[in-house]
Amino acid sequence: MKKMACFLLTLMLVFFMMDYAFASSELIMNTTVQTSKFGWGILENTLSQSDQGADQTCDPGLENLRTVAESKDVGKTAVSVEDTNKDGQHDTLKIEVGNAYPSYYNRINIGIRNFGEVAVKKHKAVINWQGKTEVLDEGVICYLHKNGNLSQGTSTPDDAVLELRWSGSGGEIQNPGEVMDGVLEFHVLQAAEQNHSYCFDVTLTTEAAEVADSIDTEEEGKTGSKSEDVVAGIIDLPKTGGSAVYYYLAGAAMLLIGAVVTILRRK
Ligand SMILES: [Ca+2]
Ligand SMILES: [Ca+2]
Repeated sequence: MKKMACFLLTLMLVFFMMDYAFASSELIMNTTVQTSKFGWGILENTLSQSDQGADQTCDPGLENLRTVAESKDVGKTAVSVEDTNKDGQHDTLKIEVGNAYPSYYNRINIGIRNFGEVAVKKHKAVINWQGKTEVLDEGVICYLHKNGNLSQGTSTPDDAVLELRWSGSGGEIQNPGEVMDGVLEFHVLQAAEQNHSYCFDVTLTTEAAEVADSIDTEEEGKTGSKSEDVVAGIIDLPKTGGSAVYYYLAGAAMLLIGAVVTILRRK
């Protein structure tokens, strides 16, 4: 009985080692995707704006765009890009509307490139206005209120000083090398002050499509609905997890030693 207990103990240790190998190789796979293959952000030389001197205006709702009468040039927009998450690629538009007055309109155009080796999900644009942030629904107008609040909708709130709209090109996935266009339009509203400066940021974020897929597969695996994907994932693991193979070897060696010890003791 003691020999059998010893063998079972060895078996349990082997399974524990195998289980640890799976867990660690999955961890390595996700970290690799995030660090070495991921690269995405704003292409700096694509940054442009429609205010090239003569001011433009529009009706509420960013409609009926036109040049201001007599081509007056009062308002101006300073726009720059920054790397907010410090990953080496620009991801934030910093905008300062200078000498702003009610009715001033401008439009910022950028190219967003996938510099990395893995596909990424469609980006999200997040506005930062006086310390408050909100994800911008694409194509929907966002109102920047005087008191620092943000709201999205169709009718102009009385205390909104700016309205803006973010739109981007492309589908749900952005493949390596692909460039998508992003457009940010804004319009100074009647509640705004004359000759005032208004500052806000828009930060673009995304994540690797493969990481999201592996999480989906894991969740589907638990419910048993997509077993072939789980099997494919397990077969792939030793290729991505560098140290996983040592745990498999150690597990196999322990199994062999356990078997030999048990046989020798029987003799
Ligand atoms: Ca101007
Ligand atoms: Ca960045």
